[in-house]
Amino acid sequence: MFVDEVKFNVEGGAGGNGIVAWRREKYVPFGGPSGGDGGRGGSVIIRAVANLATLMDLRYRRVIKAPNGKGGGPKNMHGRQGNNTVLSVPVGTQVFDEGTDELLADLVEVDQEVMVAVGGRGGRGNARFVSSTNRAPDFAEEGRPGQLRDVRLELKLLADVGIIGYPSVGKSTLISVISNARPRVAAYHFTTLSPNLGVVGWKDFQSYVVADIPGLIEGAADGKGLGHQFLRHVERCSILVHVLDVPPDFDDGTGIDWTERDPIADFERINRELELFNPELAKRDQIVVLNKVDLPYVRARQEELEQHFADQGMTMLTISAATRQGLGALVDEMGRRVVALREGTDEDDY
Ligand SMILES: Nc1nc2c(ncn2[C@@H]2O[C@H](COP(=O)(O)OP(=O)(O)OP(=O)(O)O)[C@@H](O)[C@H]2O)c(=O)[nH]1
Ligand SMILES: [Mg+2]
Repeated sequence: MFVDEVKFNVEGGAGGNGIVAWRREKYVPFGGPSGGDGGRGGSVIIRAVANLATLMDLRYRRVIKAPNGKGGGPKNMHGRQGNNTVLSVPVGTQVFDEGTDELLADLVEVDQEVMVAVGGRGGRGNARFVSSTNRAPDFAEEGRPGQLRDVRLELKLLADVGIIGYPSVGKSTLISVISNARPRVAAYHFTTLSPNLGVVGWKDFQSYVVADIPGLIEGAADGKGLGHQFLRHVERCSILVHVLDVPPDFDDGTGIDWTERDPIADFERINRELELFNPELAKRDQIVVLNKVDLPYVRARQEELEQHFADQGMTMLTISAATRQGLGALVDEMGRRVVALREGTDEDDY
């Protein structure tokens, strides 16, 4: 199951109490104060790890509390510190304070971590209160409570390329033939219920990550379909591949509702949803891809669509994920743009 948002309460361990104790030694007539300090409570830490893909493991946790520090001992012995509690999350997890909505950390690298609840300080033992006016303090401090906080974790996938488009245009089919991902493919809408990530090996040593973003339809930004849930995963994809198909002019037997579907209108509708969700998204680099060109009624519109996008200053690539036609050119185009962005250069400057 893909879980990309969880909320829970975190609490640092309480510090151990300091104690009141007196030295008792043979031949020492007046044993002085010797109560040790309590240890600090453990802290709660969230750390990004490589081998997790969802926040599922944290789904049913309500309160996560680190262990308390131990009390101080006699003979000035310090109490043990509470161990830190470390929660592992996938890379790409953002950590928010649920109370203030402040972003505490964006964990984008393996081993990056953030302390979300610090453990309480240990109390001081009576040995620490000795002064010139009080040689025998008979009091000690209690440990402090640990920090308490409500946190919210949101996973935003880290992919170079996000594949968007209406249901059943062939996004999952495409990712399955260009990358190592093997998502489910079927002739009904919303086959894919959560984003799939795949790695595309390109030009010997370069590879990049593509994500199949499902469920975008008109109204997605308002919660229709599955889109709202997944739009945030588009946010980190620096390049978007916008897949289009053409409605058949006959009953294709799939049961898919093709009424009101048209590649140009579809393209504009999805872009509007991106814009409604986050205006920045609408400005992002898109590669327009016409899929299913193995079908005659798709081929019939290829030229007209190419012209349409060319008029808008965009290039449309034409592929068939099913027969693998045109995939090399698409993989190259995605790779070139990913590498250009990674190197911080703009292709248009050259
Ligand atoms: N003829 C033909 N059919 C294709 C092609 N690519 C995908 N299909 C078919 O289109 C249907 C939908 O494909 P999917 O890959 O599941 O589509 P999707 O965009 O992932 O759909 P959702 O997950 O529902 O959003 C399936 O029946 C595929 O076999 C293609 O290049 N040619
Ligand atoms: Mg799919």
